[in-house]
Amino acid sequence: MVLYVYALESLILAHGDCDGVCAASIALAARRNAKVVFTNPAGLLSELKSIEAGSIIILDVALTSKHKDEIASEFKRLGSRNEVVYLDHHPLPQGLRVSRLPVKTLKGARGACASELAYAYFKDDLEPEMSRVAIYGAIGDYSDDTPGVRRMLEKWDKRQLYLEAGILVAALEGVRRRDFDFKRSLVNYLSENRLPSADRSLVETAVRESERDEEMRRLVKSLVKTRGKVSYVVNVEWSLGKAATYARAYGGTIVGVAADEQDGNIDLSIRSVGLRSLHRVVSSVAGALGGIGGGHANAAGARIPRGMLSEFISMLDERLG
Ligand SMILES: [Mn+2]
Repeated sequence: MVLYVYALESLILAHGDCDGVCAASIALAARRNAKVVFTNPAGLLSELKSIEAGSIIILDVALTSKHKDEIASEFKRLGSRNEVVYLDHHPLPQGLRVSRLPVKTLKGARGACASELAYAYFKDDLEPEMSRVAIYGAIGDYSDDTPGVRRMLEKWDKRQLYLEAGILVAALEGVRRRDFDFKRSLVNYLSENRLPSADRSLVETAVRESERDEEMRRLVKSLVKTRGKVSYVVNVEWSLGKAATYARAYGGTIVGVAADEQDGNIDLSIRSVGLRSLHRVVSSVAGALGGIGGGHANAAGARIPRGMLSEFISMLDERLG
């Protein structure tokens, strides 16, 4: 654990997906001296505990119900002396009100992703053309159909931005999830509003990822297993989100799961169609198994102890009713 003691500096804590990277780029454009650290819902609490002082901007990192009380008290500790900005769009754990804590936040229109929120929050300190970085983030999170993003898109030719966002999404999925140096340099690059397509190595990575997608999609098709309403694949070395989506599609079920065994844990992505609160089911099942989980209505993630996958799949199937 690293101690961050940046008396007058800011720390940006962001999720490492396209939305998190774009939101961090926007925040960095507005707060030039900030340090960028990538984290995720399971890691947020320990990051917060390691911070002594300085202002903090948290982007696209969901608050988990398992840690909600401890996170609230960290927000109180840090927010009483420093500026703490919390911008996120994941459903909050029941009983937690960020608006009652000493942190600055912004509630956007329904469906507004973290990049859209970050652009709205830091608008006065940004070049207006940074709006396209917010649009990449929104596309990356399937959140480009909001009033705010539609308004931003009026100033751009959307076909061009879809190419740029596509390169970004594919490149981010083509690198290791924990390649934080790559992600940090990408945040620097995007904070200057430089185009993804202008970086040939980014384009290369994206094109290679598209080729791999085609191969891996077929692999998922051949490996998928089904238990009740849940289809799943294990240790397919590919984007967990995509593997879960295709597990669901080829398994012909409403829910797909992709699992990745890491050291003592299993990282999971879960994708569904037509559900209202997949994140709640996933959070309760993961919690019951000594893990942690959350996300959105039809896209969720979890981390559970190793050896618990079979129980996870069975309990998920049961609780889907
Ligand atoms: Mn997001």
